[in-house]
Amino acid sequence: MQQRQDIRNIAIIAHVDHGKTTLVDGMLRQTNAFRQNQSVAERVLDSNDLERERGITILAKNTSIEYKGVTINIVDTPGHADFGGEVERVINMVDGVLLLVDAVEGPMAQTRFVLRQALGKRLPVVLVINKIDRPAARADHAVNATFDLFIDLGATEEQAMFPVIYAKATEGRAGYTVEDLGPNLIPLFDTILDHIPPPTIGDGPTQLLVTSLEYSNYVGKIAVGRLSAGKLRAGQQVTRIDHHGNQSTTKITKLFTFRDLQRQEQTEVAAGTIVAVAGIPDVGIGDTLADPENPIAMPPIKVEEPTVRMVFRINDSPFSGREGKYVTSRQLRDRLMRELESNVALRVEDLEKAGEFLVSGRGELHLAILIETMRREGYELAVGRPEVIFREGDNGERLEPFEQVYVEALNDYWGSVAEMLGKRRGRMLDIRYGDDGTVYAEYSVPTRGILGFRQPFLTATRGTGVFHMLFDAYLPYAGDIDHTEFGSLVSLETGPVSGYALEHLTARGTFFVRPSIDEVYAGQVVGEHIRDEDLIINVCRTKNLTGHRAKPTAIVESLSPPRIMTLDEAIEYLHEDELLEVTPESLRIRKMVLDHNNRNREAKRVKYAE
Ligand SMILES: Nc1nc2c(ncn2[C@@H]2O[C@H](COP(=O)(O)OP(=O)(O)OP(=O)(O)O)[C@@H](O)[C@H]2O)c(=O)[nH]1
Ligand SMILES: [Mg+2]
Repeated sequence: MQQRQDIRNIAIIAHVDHGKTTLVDGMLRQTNAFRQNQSVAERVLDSNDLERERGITILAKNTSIEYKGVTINIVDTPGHADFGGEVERVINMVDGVLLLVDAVEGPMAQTRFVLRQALGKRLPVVLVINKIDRPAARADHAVNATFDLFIDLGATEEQAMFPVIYAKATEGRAGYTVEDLGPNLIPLFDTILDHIPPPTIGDGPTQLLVTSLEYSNYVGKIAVGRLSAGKLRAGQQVTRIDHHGNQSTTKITKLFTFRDLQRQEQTEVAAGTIVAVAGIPDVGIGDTLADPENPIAMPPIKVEEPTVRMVFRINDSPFSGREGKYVTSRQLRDRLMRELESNVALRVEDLEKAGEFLVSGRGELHLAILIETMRREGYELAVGRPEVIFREGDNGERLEPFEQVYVEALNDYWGSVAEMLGKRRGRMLDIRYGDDGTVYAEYSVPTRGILGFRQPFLTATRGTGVFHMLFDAYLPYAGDIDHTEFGSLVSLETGPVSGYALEHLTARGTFFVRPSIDEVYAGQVVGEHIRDEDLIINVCRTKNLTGHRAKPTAIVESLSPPRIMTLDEAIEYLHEDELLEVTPESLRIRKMVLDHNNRNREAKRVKYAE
């Protein structure tokens, strides 16, 4: 075993929004990663459209900087719980982590998850208390609470002796104490060199565990991972070993390492660093690239199992194919299978009915991001209501996933929040009353109870509440949860929505469709009923043409504005017998069974408007 002093491999991990990507910006900038005068976007690594729009990191990304002659390979990771699979995947590439903690919030739900991953891999930790410029910052408290978390997670004494750096990532400044912040990040860089061990290199034959996949228009699929032993040369043969043990030998066409925001082509790379390899068409995450003379597989990547699933199926609504490029069952299936190559926490099963797939993930957002990505690529599909994945215990008992839920709400709203959680079979674990009238509480809630919780929670707290959840464990079934839901307003006919019709139906509920703009079909959900049953209404009805006709604009103005839902909101809305139709341009909620008579036979609680 040898060490390579010229390299460090680190991952930046934290709860969502604690400033990981912003800190990487500063690290890149201060090591001259950008050309002079090059204008660079904020949070430059959040490079895909959805990441920029939502302001969160979704995919882990590789970059690297040079400091004092040492190459520091950095992996930026997402902090949202639904993308925890990314953290589990990339943590296999590094020798240590920077754990960021917001100086105001302290360690949060996902801090616990990512720290558990790091400690489990016996990785040393540098704690970075970030955002110390925020007015309510309590840096000391954040350090102490993080220390408690280490102990709670069973850290060894050595692991718990972590160095602490204080930072303002937005200003690119760090220091060893809160009072004494340097003008730059040098204290952080020095701490990385001192505390993160250089990579240890095995003496055996060439081995690389594939942890990420990238694509390039020039060279095709690129496998990324840490070269743990041996050397790789461009043009050489390597043996790929998949997780079943199957082997195939191919030639590496190109070899890269990371530098700043680019891949840098290399002719030869020695073990200890993170490399990117092109030329292996079927390569997948978890494969080992090995020496053809002596191919030895590395231990596979383990990620936690999914807890939530949805049915994805072809779009068979009357409007299918109007807006999308890819609409067939075959196209949908191929796309989902392709996703599996890089989305390690996702599972896809074919269902009995052709064109239906069961897609399982780590949460509603995990699945929603996939749906949004697909619609932007030109796919049309329909998805069902998310449901939790049950399991069977050792004695045949029914188990279901539970989440640890962290909520913050003002005292004034606390009563209704506690009542909502109680109804959803939540059990309070801890509660704390802040000086400013905020209540902080921790609950254990069945995942089933927390699906669709965001919207009612925000309504109950007038948009001021905060909640985070973290998968805890599979536990015995908690019992029925009483969902008092409103029914849907269902369109009787196919045709354009008329303002005249909506005006006469306003008392029935809230509409999701716009008069004179939207077209609807029979069986489409056009609004939310004010009662707990469905109601079939005619939203296409126009005034008898022979009568005196009011100006259409006058009617529209008197209507209250329709509720136009985002993808996430529409998914939360779905009832059990409904689907969300997703196309590049539209989101339409519909009844699974569009025909009113057939549907009524199945469900008794449906009425026609008189
Ligand atoms: N006041 C203050 N704000 C900061 C600081 N660092 C980051 N932020 C802000 O915090 C927000 C989140 O920053 P990101 O860098 O996207 O956080 P992240 O940890 O990468 O978030 P995810 O990848 O989605 O988990 C942004 O609005 C930043 O401008 C800081 O030192 N002080
Ligand atoms: Mg980020």
